[in-house]
Amino acid sequence: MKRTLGSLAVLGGAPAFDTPVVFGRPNIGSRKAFYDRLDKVLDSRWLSNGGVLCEEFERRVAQAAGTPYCIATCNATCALQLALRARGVTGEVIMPAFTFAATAHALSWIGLTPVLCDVDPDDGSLLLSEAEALIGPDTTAILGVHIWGRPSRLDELTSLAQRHALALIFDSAHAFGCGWNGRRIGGFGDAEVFSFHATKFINSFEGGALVTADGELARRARQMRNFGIARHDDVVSVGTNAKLHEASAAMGLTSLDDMDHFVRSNRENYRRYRDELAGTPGLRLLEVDEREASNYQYVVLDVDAARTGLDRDDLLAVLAAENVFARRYFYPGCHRMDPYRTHRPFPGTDSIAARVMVLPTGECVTADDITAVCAIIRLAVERGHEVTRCLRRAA
Ligand code: T4K
Repeated sequence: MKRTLGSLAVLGGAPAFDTPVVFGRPNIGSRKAFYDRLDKVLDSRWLSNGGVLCEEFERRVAQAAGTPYCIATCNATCALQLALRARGVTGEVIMPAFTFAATAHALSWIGLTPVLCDVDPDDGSLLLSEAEALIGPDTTAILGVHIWGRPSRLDELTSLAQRHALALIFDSAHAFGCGWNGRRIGGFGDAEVFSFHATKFINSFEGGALVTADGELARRARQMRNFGIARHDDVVSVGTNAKLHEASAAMGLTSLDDMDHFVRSNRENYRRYRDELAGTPGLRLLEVDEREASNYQYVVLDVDAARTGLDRDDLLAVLAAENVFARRYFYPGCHRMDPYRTHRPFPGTDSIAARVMVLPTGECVTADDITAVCAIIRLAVERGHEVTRCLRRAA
């Protein structure tokens, strides 16, 4: 366990880990179950286009999300586009600036205009008063984001959308398995979209899903997912190819088999980080409301540089030197990305994007890893001013 300043790798000590401790290492369920499923796929010679495993995956995702309809896709970005098109969204769409680029790209790629809205600097949720002020004559929808799986302000967003007769879609890429007020994320707004990318706690290598209670929206999205084909040779709408193939569905199902285990291990990791870092001045772990369902997939650390003397980026560098790779999701905010740059001020997004980092978790990260990572964080932060001075001198 590191206890002295000189032991920090960034200041010349030996790295704490030989093998990198990384955010985003995929959970892998039972290899046997996966290979058995793959064998069946190969034996059947049915590899894509609504295969039996894709259909089973859709049933199980819908069941877990508590929604009647699920359309599995090749990724969440395409699922967002299907949801928007199937709902008939046009013109401008209000979305938070503090999110992954995919939220904005999903809109722009299909000719919609993302209108970026600032967020609460404490938790990254959309600022509702600003969202309302941004509604203009061309606004047809709000695209909410349950950032890090934390439910957005669902009551307020729902009533805002209703008051202005706007569509409401949720980018729930991070929120599969999460809940709000005892209800599963998935059943809010017109449609919600999950990601099953490799870095998510349930993965299908790449993959996503649109879930909805709206049967007509589901029917249209399902058709658009497969080139707008209604029946053989009968193309009835502009479509795309957003299908989930059977190998991905096999992985997704195998992940779902172990969902409880993944949630448990994420929860244990979250609690260990929370307990190890509790009381360290200038650090705040974003709390998960444990009365609600959560996947505990993102363990988010907020670094108050004014109190620690060490800013978030220097702490990331300290960790990287130890072979610990945390991520500054979702820096710098869409408003600072070239395609979406705007001159309006985004003080909330700038503040949170400069302070937070997402810590390594998942089944590859052990309790001992977390104890060692937290010892490094505590040491670096408690001697923050000295670490910063040394880093500046060395630069
Ligand atoms: N909306 C939101 C709010 C999102 O966050 C995302 C995606 C989407 C929509 C769109 O969902 P998809 O269309 O992807 O289904 C990663 C993921 O690619 C992306 O899915 C995810 N969000 C985003 C937050 O993270 P990068 O560019 O940061 O990934 P990368 O390659 O830097 O990997 C992240 C970490 O995971 C690294 O530490 C390495 C590790 N890793 C990654 C992969 C792929 C592994 O250890 N093994 C792996 O196989 O985007």
